[in-house]
Amino acid sequence: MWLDCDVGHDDAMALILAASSPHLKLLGVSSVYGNSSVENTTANAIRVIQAAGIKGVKVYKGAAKPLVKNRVYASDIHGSSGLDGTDLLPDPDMSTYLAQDENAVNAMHRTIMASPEPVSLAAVGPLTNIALLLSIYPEVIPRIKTLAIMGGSMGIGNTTSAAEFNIYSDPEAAHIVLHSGISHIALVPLDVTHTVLATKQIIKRIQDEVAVPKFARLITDLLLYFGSTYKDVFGEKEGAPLHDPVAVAYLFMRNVFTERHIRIDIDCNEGHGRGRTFCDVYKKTMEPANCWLVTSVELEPFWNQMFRRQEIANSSGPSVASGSSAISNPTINNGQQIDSSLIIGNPLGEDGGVASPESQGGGDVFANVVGGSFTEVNSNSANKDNIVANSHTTTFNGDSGETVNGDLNNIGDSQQVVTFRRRLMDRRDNVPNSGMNSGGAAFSF
Ligand SMILES: [Ca+2]
Repeated sequence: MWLDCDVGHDDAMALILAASSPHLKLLGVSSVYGNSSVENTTANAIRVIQAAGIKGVKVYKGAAKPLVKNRVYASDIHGSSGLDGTDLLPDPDMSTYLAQDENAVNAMHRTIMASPEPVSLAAVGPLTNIALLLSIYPEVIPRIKTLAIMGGSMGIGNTTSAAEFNIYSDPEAAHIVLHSGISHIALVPLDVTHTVLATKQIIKRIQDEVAVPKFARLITDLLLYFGSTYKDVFGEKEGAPLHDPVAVAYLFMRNVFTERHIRIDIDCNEGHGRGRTFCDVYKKTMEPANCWLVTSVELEPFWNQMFRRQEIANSSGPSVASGSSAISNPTINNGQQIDSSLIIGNPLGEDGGVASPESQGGGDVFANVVGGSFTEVNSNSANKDNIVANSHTTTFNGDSGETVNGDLNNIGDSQQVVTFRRRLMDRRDNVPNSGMNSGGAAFSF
């Protein structure tokens, strides 16, 4: 997938979710003006990538202004930088993470056309980059699998009484996108994202469950700042709505969303209605449907995904070493020990790393690892001992149908015991017919 964003507090969470989900492969990130200037949103995307330890992803700078009208920023919500509220974000390393000689539109075109499979996009800022992409390179349209947009509203707006911020920022771009002929466009409107609130209970859960305190503080700093401005501007007391990750989640857990395939048009006129999304739920226009309008999301599965991704993302968080001594995404062989402070990224590969102890000799596969995520653990050999010996702040995320066997007796870090057990137990509890020898996922300790 590709993420087009105007980072942004909620964009930051969307970026972490997109980069960390084992169900998605993040091919690239493009920036667009919106919550702040494109210079700021570009730098913010890079700062989040660094803080979350995301590797192998470049940021491509996109549009600085809308197609037709003047731009608006959301500094009342996101602060003057677009990502105010914490002192834990690193300075942006532009030379490493910013694509120097390719802009957002060209990069999206190149990536989509080069992909052997159709590519999904999540657009969580003004739609200017996407409209330009579809206008300049219409050949990408049949190669886009799903475009999930955070934007619009069935009811009230948050920028004018009628319009939501992303659509209001560039209604003409939104019009181009919605009428482009992409076979699957989904719109996640305010009405839905306003149900996804970062409440005190959610923030407490992050503080309790995210193992690296510094990363937990970074996340909660951002959410608390976002919540305080929402309270000031909108009187929302329960917490800030986490708009953007909901659109990313749609791409890999559509089963927890309800939606309707309907006609949606954009008000591009001057006046009070500019930027409004006309959602023709009752088919009054008789025009063909062009969009899946999301009408609700199940909160518990969504938050569980967010927590898991934050746990994984934190694994090589802000304090991890970088530079020539860092070891990116190593494969750790039997008995091998790597200085944990040097590991960056997923020690078993970025995209669904697989550890097969039987093929590597069995036992002690994860000895002394700190950080990283394992999306699959195969240990079906006779030697199932010591799989996670002395590993800590390492997360194990098994998909359903997988067998995870391990002797936890040799784990040296009590915190990791809790994390490892909880994650597997949680996973087991969420898989129908799970348990040893009963189909689905089987876990043994
Ligand atoms: Ca955004």
